[in-house]
Amino acid sequence: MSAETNNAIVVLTGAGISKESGLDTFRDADGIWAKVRLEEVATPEAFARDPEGVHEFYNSRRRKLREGDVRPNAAHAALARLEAEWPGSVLIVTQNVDNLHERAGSKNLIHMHGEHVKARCAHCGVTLVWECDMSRDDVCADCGRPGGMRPHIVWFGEMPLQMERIFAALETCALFVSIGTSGNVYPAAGFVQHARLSTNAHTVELNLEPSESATLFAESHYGPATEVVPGYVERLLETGQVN
Ligand code: BV8
Ligand code: ZN
Repeated sequence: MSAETNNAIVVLTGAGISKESGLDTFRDADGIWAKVRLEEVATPEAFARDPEGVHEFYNSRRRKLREGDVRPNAAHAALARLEAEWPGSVLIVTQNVDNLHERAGSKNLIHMHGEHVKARCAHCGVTLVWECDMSRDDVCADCGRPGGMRPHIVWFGEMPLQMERIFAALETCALFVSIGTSGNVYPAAGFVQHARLSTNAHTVELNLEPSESATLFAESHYGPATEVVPGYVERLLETGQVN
């Protein structure tokens, strides 16, 4: 693909983009990991050791998404507008397990760490839409066996989803934008380096404050996502230029 026609955009999002919708981040002072240890709720070993405790951790977050007044915000909407109006492909790779991007209208979307509203059967491997509470007593709608349903979530030590498709997009994009992520969790935190080194993409960080990877970005704008993201998308659509 020649340089002048390549205007593909890859956007990585993290918990910061959903903060102003009322969902906690992980590593902020009031974040999830300040209230519970990830080793107790977000690893396969934790699930083997205390399945009901891990189910309750995800049941309470799924309930908040279902019953709380949690809606997509202006940053999610701006990314859906970018996908609709940009004269090239826009792929959102989200670390988030909430459903706010799709509810804002984004279509070209990969949930690399899984989704709250899905379950997976350990017996037959099927992935099912699952909006209510989950427990070890649940029976798989596909294979009919009980005791195998788990959250369709990628825990620490597990392989993130659709990594080949993500790396292929990183290796052919002209612009990589990272939004609302602290750059602590790999392999997502390594995507900016991969995009820079493999295709010399322009790289932009939009965050409340500089992330762990801040120095790796060619451009950065700091502030709340609902202010910074719509403004950035507006400029991108006005100029049509990725850098
Ligand atoms: C894996 C589950 C092995 C869902 C999550 C090097 C290479 C490979 C792996 C590793 C490595 N080094 C270490 C590892 C292991 C590990 C890892 O990275 N550990 C860390 C802690 C050091 N990685 C893994 O285990 C991954 N798997 O590597 O498999 C493998 C690898 C290759 C091949 C084969 C096998 C699996 C990682 C996924 C784990 N699951 N979550 C859930 O419960 O939600 S990770 C968890 O962290 C969430 O998914 C979350 O999305 C993710 C990242 O967090 P952030 O989204 O960045 O959120 P955070 O709170 O940290 O930051 C929020 C940011 O927003 C802040 O910067 C803040 O300033 C900003 N903000 C706040 N408010 C606003 C805002 N910005 C804008 N506006 C606002 N209003
Ligand atoms: Zn099954």
